[in-house]
Amino acid sequence: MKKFVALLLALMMVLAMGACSSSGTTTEDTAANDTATTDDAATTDDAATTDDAATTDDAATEDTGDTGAADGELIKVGFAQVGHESDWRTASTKSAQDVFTAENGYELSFVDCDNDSAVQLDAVRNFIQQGMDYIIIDPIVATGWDTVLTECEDEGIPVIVIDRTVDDSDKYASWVGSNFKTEGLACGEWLKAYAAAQGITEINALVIEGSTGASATIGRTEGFKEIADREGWTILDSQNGDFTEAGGQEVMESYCQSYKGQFNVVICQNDNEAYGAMTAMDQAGVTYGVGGDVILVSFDANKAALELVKEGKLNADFECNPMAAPDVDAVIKQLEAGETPEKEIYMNETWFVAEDVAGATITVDGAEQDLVVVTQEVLDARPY
Ligand code: GYE
Repeated sequence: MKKFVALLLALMMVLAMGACSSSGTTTEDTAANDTATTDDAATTDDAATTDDAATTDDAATEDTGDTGAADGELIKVGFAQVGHESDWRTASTKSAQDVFTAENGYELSFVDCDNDSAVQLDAVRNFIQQGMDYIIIDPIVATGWDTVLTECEDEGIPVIVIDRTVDDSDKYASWVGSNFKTEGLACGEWLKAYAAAQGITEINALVIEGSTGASATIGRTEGFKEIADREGWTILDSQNGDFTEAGGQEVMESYCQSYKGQFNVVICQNDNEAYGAMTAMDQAGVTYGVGGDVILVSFDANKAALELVKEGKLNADFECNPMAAPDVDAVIKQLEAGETPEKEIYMNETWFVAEDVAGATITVDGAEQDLVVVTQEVLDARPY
């Protein structure tokens, strides 16, 4: 493959020189452009990349002295991923690994930070030292970022934040992710409609939160609490289940003991926690889902969890879309072209339910949004 690329490179150089001598203008640009398109030629990529290559040498890569794609090399991307705590995370990692391939013109350095913020800061600093062209961060926690993002900026390395937000710095080119507060609000609005339709007048909820300090946890907690406060519901407890199955099970086991017979709603902030909570409730003899004693709700909407929605074991699942990498690819292409990407890019998400009980839509923050009953067709169409 390398030989093939080298050959192509040589060929393109010769063609570029020909082009220069015939046109007699923009010699440098033409040479750079043609060299840069070598990557694209090897990628079978579409016409869009040709434009990108055309301005490759003018922006992002200049400061590092490493001209990345302009050299006909792959674009070096470092990705400091949160860890491997959940199925959602696995899908997020796969999305990046599928997009940032040599075929697509990238060289990906991937670091699994195992939910350790210190490891994540080190990973970013190592990426700076290694002269990455771009750094992608999925921030484990929302704060503590300004210093290291300033270091990236000083080195001229654009940072793209994905999924969780950075809340104490704006020194990044773009963020691609979900509105977690909207997810929490949607959960609350659906529960209100569902309870009303079922004649349930009192809500006593237990929340199993995601990991502490993560913007996903903060947003989902705030959104649901806003509706609970508005409706006068009781949140009996809200504890950290670390976004893991083991964490969800552990928290639910203790809830089953402490709040025996007192709760009728369990909100798990991701699917894996919901799996753990189911195990704990099974062991405690608590029934849940359609026709059960407890309304069980989750976030993420991985395919395996949607199977459980279809079976009626989960009453509702609020999607968080992990497929950010194609959008990040588009952002990088814009930056390569010297354009300014959108500062915030939101993923599309769907609210999934087990029964057609709460109506076809809910109104979330003034916007009418669909409720999708999970059928086999819905499952078959799911990408993750
Ligand atoms: O919900 C959970 C994962 O940050 C949105 O992290 C993400 C969350 C997701 O571990 O499953």
